[in-house]
Amino acid sequence: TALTACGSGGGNAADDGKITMGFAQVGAESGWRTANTKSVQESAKSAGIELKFSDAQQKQENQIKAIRSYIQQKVDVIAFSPVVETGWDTVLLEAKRAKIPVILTDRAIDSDDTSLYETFLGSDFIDEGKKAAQWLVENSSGPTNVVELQGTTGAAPAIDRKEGFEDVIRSKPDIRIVASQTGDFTRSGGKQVMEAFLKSQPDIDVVYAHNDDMGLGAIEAIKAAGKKPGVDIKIITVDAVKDGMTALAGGEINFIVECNPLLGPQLMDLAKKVVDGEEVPERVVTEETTFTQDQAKTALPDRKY
Ligand code: GZL
Repeated sequence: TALTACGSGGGNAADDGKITMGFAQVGAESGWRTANTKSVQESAKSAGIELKFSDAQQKQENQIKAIRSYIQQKVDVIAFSPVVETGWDTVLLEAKRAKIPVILTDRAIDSDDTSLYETFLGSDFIDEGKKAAQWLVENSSGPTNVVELQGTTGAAPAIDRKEGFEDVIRSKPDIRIVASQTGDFTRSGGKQVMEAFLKSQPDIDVVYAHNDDMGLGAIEAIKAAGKKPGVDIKIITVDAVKDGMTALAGGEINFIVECNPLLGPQLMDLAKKVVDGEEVPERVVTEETTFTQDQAKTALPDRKY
């Protein structure tokens, strides 16, 4: 076959000259993640990119193992969503030495060495946290006790959604976070933590869940405690996956900040550019919006995930 430009990547393109991408996914912890995986896999197919895919079950050591295996297999480009922000420099240095470009997608890392990856494609999680708090500032009056269901400890979306939310509620001292704990972005985690909050907190007005899945788990706990979710206790979540939007349209959630999982098409475009040695932006932020209960009713029929 004709030699193809391998660009900066030192990898060997697949036999038929196709680009080979190694993708190390976080896991399958939430509806968002499932939609994100589907988008990556379908986009690779339509872009003619050969995809090697791994699911790390939310464990950093599994993602590191997967990246090392992609380096051994001499893929042309590596893409991954770092489950947590720290602990990546060593393995990314190995990829750099192997001349395999790396693209960060969805979650970011906090390394000082920005030469370890070509670009970051994903949402602005601080902005998402601010949008969630802005709705609460506009839709609450008097003392308001908030319990927070945090995402995975150390993960960029968990750190930043907390920071953005706190930045905005600082302007309204009546709104207080009275309890905050990780539910690890899962439905079961959200339910367990909410059960504990319902026992330990005498007066909960609002749940701020860093993703829909933990919010849906909290709904189960609130109902089991004989209270009406969305009415007795208001719920704000992030993601806007179908199950979350259905609960929002049904009045059990009050507001959802969208986090777009459909990163596949942009990821494949970036991968082709990176492998061909073309310049790419340091950061590509995805488009996303917010939904009230009425907006969810209108949007639900057309939601892709
Ligand atoms: C956000 C993504 C988060 C989602 C969760 O971009 O990393 O991880 O908000 C998912 O649903 O588990």
